[in-house]
Amino acid sequence: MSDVISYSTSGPVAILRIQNPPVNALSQAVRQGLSEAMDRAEADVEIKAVLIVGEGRAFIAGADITEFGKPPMEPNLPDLCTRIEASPLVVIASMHGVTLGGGLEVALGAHYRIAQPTARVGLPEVHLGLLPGAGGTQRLPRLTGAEKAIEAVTSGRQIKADEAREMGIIDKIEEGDPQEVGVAYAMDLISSGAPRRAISEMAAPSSIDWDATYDGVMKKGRGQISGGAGVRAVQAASELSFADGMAAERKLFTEMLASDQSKGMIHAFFNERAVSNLPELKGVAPRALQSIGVIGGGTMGAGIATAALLAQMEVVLIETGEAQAAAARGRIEGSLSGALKRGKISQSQHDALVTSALTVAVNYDSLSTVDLVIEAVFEDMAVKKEVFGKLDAVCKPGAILASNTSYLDVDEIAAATSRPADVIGLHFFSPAHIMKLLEVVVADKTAIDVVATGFELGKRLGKISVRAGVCDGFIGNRILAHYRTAADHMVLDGASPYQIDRALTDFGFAMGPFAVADLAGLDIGWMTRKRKAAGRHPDERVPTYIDKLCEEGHFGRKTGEGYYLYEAGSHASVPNPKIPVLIADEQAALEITPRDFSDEEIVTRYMCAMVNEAAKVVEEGIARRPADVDMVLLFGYGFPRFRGGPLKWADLQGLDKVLANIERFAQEDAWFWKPSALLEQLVTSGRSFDDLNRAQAK
Ligand code: 3H9
Repeated sequence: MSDVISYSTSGPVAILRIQNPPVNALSQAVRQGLSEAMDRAEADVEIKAVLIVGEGRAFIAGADITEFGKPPMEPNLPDLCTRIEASPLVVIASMHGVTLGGGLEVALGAHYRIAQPTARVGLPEVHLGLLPGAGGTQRLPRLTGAEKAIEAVTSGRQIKADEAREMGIIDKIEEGDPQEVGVAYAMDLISSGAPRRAISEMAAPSSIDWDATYDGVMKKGRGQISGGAGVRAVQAASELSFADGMAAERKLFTEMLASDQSKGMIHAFFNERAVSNLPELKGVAPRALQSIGVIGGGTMGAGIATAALLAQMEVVLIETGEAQAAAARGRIEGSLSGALKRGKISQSQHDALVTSALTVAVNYDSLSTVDLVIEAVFEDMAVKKEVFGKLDAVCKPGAILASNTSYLDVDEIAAATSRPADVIGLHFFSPAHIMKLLEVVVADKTAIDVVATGFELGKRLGKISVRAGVCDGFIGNRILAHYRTAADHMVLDGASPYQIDRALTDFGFAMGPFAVADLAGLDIGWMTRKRKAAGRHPDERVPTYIDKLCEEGHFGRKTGEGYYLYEAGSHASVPNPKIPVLIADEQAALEITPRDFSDEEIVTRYMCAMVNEAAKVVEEGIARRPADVDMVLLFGYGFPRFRGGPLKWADLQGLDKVLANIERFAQEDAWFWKPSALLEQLVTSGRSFDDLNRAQAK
């Protein structure tokens, strides 16, 4: 029979066991195998019940996402669920691990559901820009009511077994081997004469205020459309017959599958996993990684220490004096208390981390036994070199010396030691125990097993780790500097920072660039402008209006005044009335006549600047693949996930269109808008960034 479905019997119970590692996705072979196995069970007069069970770590993780975008193959999943439900035999699903998306839809097609206490179920299609498309939006609300079904469909969250039982999704929870408890349950059902129980025949869910619910979900989605489609599908379950509801769900699913948003989110799903699979690391064993040192206990250092402690590593943090050490400990303990409150760690784990896993010291000698040290001190090359010289002197042979610099030359830092092969950049994003991105910056002489250890650390800390080469700002900050400048140019030419922020949050960014600048601290940009002043190209346009605010000591949110004014103790902000005056003064000095910008033009210029610089980052080998850049922007810079990343966005726009815009802008400012050679080559050869991703994956 099928390779992926094994068929066996236990008395009157037919057992359909799904064996499609790693997560039993519902590929065509699985769908066909299940359908044929149902036929076989029904053809056997001895069989009274069918048990569906999964092998390995999940019952079923959903439809096979790799099949999306390819021509559909029979049997389709909605028909399979209907076929299972229509069986004259009693059908039981025994769930363990995760049961997600189409997996839950198969289970809802069954007549009874039993699960392990540790099982989790959910409809995560929204995270792929989709909605459940095999009856999930029609069957689930018949069990739970419309509101709970909508919450499940629009949040996509994994629901624990207990809660799922309370919601009516699971009938019974029993610990044991899923097949054994499933067979026992089936025998009970047979002997008690339990009837087939088709959810499609149950009453439709009662009506709710659909439009208000839809509006709420759309607002929360910040431009993502699939949540709203999920609401409309559940509405169809309430208002139409089951068959018509299924047709309505199908139509919405097909629309979402064809949308750019689902293409963006599916790109994100695969590439957040692929980004740390470096071919050159295959078979390379990472070095030991049990204890780490952190130099500097400011926000960044304390965040890195917290992340490492939460990953069960021992941490030695070095500060310059007793007062600083106490403050650093306070910061870390504060974050660990937060983790305790959020249920991430237990009280006893918290206490053990604070008392025995963390050492805060003022003497570098405490670092003599650690496996890896991360320096997180002030961004100044002289300071960094001094720190690395000291580390070189005290750290054991083979210890890895890492810098958390966000733009400095890691080759130069490495040269300050006698062991450049052991030096690497590990660029975290603040707050480091929360933000998912880690740039692993590989310097000229970094040894391959040091790179492997950088990725291993990222994995242990639960990060999305991306390989970056050495340049000013690596992948993320280099691109950020460029699109931020594009925003500043628009300000000089007449767009207000507030219009730009709004246009970009409407596009889907978590925050606009000027609100971000206030949050990060305006002093950072000010320092960068001073640092880069000497090496500037004569054609470079550098707005300086905001420096005047910095000169007065206003650095954004932390001082209460920046592009916006912030009320103490509140998140509310209002535009700072000084800003338009400063801008007008600079426009007058530069003899610029301000003009109007449409939101569309703002988004186009901002995105084209981002794409052009991102393409250069790939072209120069700073990023390995276009998708690596996309993941950096997604996980470190608030880029909307439903757009997949800047280079996926560019592919979806059409690279010829993007290049034409860049060339048009270059007529005004040839230096800033110089097109990327890679982008030009792709347009000439009719290829996309995704073609490059695929070529690299081979
Ligand atoms: C759906 O069901 C639509 C239907 O409503 C309607 C259809 C008509 N397909 O994450 P991991 C791969 S939409 C194909 O590292 P974990 C994954 O790429 C689907 N492949 O493990 C990875 O491959 P590789 C709704 C899949 O233990 C490997 O499996 N379902 C799928 O950390 C291991 O994955 C979802 O959205 C898939 N469905 O987490 C669930 N799932 O090793 C998506 C995984 O080559 N999946 N792979 O990198 C997940 O959330 C997690 O993978 C899961 C396991 C929690 C299951």
